Amino acid sequence: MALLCPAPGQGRGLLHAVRLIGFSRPGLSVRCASTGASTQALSLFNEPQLEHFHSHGFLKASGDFLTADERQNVIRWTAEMKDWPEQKGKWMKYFEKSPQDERVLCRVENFLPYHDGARDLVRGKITRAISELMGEEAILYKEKINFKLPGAKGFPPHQDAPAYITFGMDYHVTCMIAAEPATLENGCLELVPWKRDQGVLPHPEGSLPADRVSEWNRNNTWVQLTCEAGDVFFFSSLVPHRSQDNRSAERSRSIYYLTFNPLRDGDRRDGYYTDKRLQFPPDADKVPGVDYSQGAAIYNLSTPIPSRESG
Ligand SMILES: O=C(O)CCC(=O)C(=O)O
Repeated sequence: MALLCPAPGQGRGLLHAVRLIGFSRPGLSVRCASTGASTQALSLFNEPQLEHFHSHGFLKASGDFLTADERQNVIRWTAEMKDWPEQKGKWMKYFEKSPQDERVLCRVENFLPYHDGARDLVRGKITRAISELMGEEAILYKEKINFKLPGAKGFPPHQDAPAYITFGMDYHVTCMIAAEPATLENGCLELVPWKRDQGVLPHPEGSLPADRVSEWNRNNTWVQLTCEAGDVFFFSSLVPHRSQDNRSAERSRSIYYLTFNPLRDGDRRDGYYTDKRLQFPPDADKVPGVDYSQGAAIYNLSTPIPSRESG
């Protein structure tokens, strides 16, 4: 992998990049624009940001983390992918049910093979950022966009780690990119600061225990990630999180969640989607009469998507 370092004075947290990206790693070379020397990496985070991530399990990226063009792109790509038709064997569109029993788009997954622009951003800058936060080379595990249309439901409190156990891995980091403003009214993500060594809590009934959640509610522990389109957050798979229903009559809320594992745990993305398509497929891939509720226990943890066909 080759990275281009900035001209003098432009880099942030360069020493941290040296320490955390891991220059002993084979294959990572960085060519300096001004000197041509291949020695140092461009850091996307400064020291306080890295410390915040490690001590709280999440981080809001600086406002300029995505360029103005990248911000516009993620907004445009989201509208494109929202309109893709359902197709067996391709991208995976999942739906929730409205109170009127209508199918409402909840998420699209596995879109990267079909979208060059999104793939370049995710495989490039986002992978570098996550590698830096992890302190080792990272690789994409899965990607999704959650669309929370007006009136759509929220996500019960949960940690992501129990949904990522297919390959025995215990640590992932997710990059969240808002493609529309996320507000208290339309159901922004809410999380509890949580260090990696605080570990995984039980999920009786598929979500976090009610007594823990009540305690966090009482103590105002939840951090509400209200943000503008194009804003970026990172959080680990151990961080408890939830979101409320979209109570707006006209404003939807769409968010990318790009989840990575350490490369040393393997390139598991294809395996993940093969298994998920089998165990908890989108409607376009479902085999009539098959009960997918067992697969849903892993792949549909704490979502508003029905785990069984109703009626
Ligand atoms: O998008 C949201 O509101 C919550 C997403 C979430 O918690 C999940 O997909 O696991």
